[in-house]
Amino acid sequence: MLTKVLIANRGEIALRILRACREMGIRTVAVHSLADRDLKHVRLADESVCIGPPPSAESYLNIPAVVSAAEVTDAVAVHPGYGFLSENADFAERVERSGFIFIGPRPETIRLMGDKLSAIAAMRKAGIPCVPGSDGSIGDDPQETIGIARDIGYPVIVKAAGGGGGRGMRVVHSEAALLDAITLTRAEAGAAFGNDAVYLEKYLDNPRHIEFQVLADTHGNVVHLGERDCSMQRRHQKVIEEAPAPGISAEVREAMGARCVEACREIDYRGAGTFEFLYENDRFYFIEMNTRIQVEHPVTELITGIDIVKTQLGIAAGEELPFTQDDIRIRGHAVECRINAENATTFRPSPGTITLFHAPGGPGIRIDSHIYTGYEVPPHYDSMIGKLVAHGETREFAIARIVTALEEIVIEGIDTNIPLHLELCRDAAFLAGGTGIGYLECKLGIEP
Ligand code: MV4
Repeated sequence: MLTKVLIANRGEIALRILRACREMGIRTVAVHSLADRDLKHVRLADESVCIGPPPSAESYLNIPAVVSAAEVTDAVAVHPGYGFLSENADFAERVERSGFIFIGPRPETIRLMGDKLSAIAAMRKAGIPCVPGSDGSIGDDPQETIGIARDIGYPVIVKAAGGGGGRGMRVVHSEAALLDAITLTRAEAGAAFGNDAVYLEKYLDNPRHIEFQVLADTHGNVVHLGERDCSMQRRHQKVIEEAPAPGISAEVREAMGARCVEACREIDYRGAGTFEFLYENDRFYFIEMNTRIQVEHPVTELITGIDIVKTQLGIAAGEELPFTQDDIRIRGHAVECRINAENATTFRPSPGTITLFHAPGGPGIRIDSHIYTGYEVPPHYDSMIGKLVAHGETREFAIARIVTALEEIVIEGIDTNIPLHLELCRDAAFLAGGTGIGYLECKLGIEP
């Protein structure tokens, strides 16, 4: 097993990784910015290293600072968490070239998936259904481009190969608007990602966002852990996630899961990964693959009983997966509410001191959070301060549990989005299940 892991992240996921390490008897190194001296996992870690000033660019995104911290503490492996450097192929490469284990896929895989065009090409080749589109990047012949868009049929969406997660996209409703949209998206992409390649896809109007979780070891064993529905989102920030996805049958789950497993074998995938799909009219369309642990992994852990972070650590140590696909059973339903330090109606960030925190509890309730009474939420980072997760035998029971916990939780001193969660968990369309990615913004009256 690994002996010492450096946790290259902050907040709830750093604490989640620390807990997995401790359970497995692995020593931990926390790295933190000057604003994060009082993080819970920094206090619990065996060692901690301050890696720079509060801005992420000078601390959590500072590759030499993170690698130096691994060197001075004699860590054997680096867990990147999510966000920050987690999908930075150059970072993974630097970590491995410095003699450490990167807890994630090989750098080439991260690079392949980071370019959305190479990701789609690889997945199409591996038998994963993709959105009808330009099948590669758009060249500079306007007539050819117009022809491609006509073949796809309007509306189309222009996407930057270097984008992803909602960055670098533009919807086009008519031929008259096509070439200007491409020029604009190309210019923005060149400036933002250093890659001005763009492609076209058929624009799906209000699909659901359904993603499959996979785990692959270094011995050729690959499993899927079913799917999650992450359609409840605002401005590309997920708000509520659940597993399994409402209305997906066991047969469809096994068929899609098997295709994801097969694709992992094809590209020799390693570690935890997520296949992101748009889902419309009973069909799945691949859009992106995430090569990291995801915020919403707990809903999958609750319905499968598998600890995804501990499995990541085992895979990184070269162990074989301790289960086969046949061992994996989906039990009940899980729902996760992301708790943000923000106003529930204006969405304005609300950093400051938490003057009182009381955690809810009871059967089927899990809280992944680093907050405590007296903790000061810094203004420099993402506003998510934790996740409330509920498991129940059915979707209705899981929602009843999360509502009970949302009513029980006490967070004073800052604004949170708990009132929004309570409203959503009592919303008729949410209770019915299967709302699309446009539902929340429509309900809130936001222009798309
Ligand atoms: C789309 C789409 C509709 N049609 N592609 C946004 C994030 C990135 N992962 C892909 N995204 C989208 N791609 C086609 N062809 C709509 C979105 C989209 C979206 C997707 C998933 C979750 C939330 C979303 C919110 C707005 C738009």
